[in-house]
Amino acid sequence: MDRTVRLIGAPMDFGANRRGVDMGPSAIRYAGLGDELEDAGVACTDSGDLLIPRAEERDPDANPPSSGEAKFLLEIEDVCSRLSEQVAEALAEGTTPLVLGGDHSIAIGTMGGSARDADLGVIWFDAHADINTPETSPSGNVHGMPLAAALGRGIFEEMPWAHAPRVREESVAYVGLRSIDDRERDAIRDSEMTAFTMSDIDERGITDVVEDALAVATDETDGVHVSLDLDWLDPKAAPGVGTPVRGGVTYREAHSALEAVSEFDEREGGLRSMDVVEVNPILDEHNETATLATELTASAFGKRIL
Ligand code: NNH
Ligand code: MN
Ligand code: MN
Ligand code: MN
Repeated sequence: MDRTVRLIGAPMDFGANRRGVDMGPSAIRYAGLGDELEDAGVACTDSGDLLIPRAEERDPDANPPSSGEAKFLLEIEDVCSRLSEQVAEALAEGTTPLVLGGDHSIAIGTMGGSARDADLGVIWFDAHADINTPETSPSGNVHGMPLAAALGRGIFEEMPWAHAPRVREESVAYVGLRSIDDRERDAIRDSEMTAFTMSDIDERGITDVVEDALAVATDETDGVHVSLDLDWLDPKAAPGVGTPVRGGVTYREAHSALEAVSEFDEREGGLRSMDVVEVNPILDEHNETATLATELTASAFGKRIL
């Protein structure tokens, strides 16, 4: 396949509850992402990193009064707006944007850019549902809100930089949920989204579940965004994340899931954009989590054992 992947680094940690994920892009590049992708048979260009202001110089609560509890929302708006331009540009040039986080709030920018000229399906590989709004969030951390933002839920409806109208609930599929806040549970139940939890994976196996998730995300859409939060994996496989949750997918399950994404893409096309988020090098062991992020990304873009 002649695909060119365009790396865009988003070293931002404004949305997370602890520092360190701003070093994710360096750690992932250092783990050899460019070479891994070339081994997978895709060309790779690197746009470098977005410039991100230092958190110490900012006031987390300097938000417009209407934005409720959402820390650093002004900074996140600025970064995500710039990111969304770069993502849209990458697509317009015929390349596939691959955004390296950073905390998961950067996905607001990736989805915004990717959905600008397309109806976008979304697959969310995560322990968490990330469907809080400033009104429902127990923490005020925006990394728990990116899907709500893209879908324009709650107060995000009035924020054009966050709301991506061409992402519809019906085209969103979660894979691997196991840590959901009470109000998120209600939001999911009352929505048209499809949610596969860890129990679904236990019962049905990862490949079947991912096939179903792909069917949801490709139904009446022009392309799929894959959002990979490394805390999706079990902390034994991915220790370098800020919010580890026991009982996640194994190393092998994760690979089969992303291989299934790429097999589907080879058959039917449609992998439009991806982000890889929440790698925290400070908490990692010997860059293991960044290396895993690199390997999983290569699997998504076609790397095979044989
Ligand atoms: N649901 C919690 C919150 O809103 C935790 C979100 N944390 C994540 N999401 N790492 O992927 O704060
Ligand atoms: Mn997440
Ligand atoms: Mn998560
Ligand atoms: Mn909407």
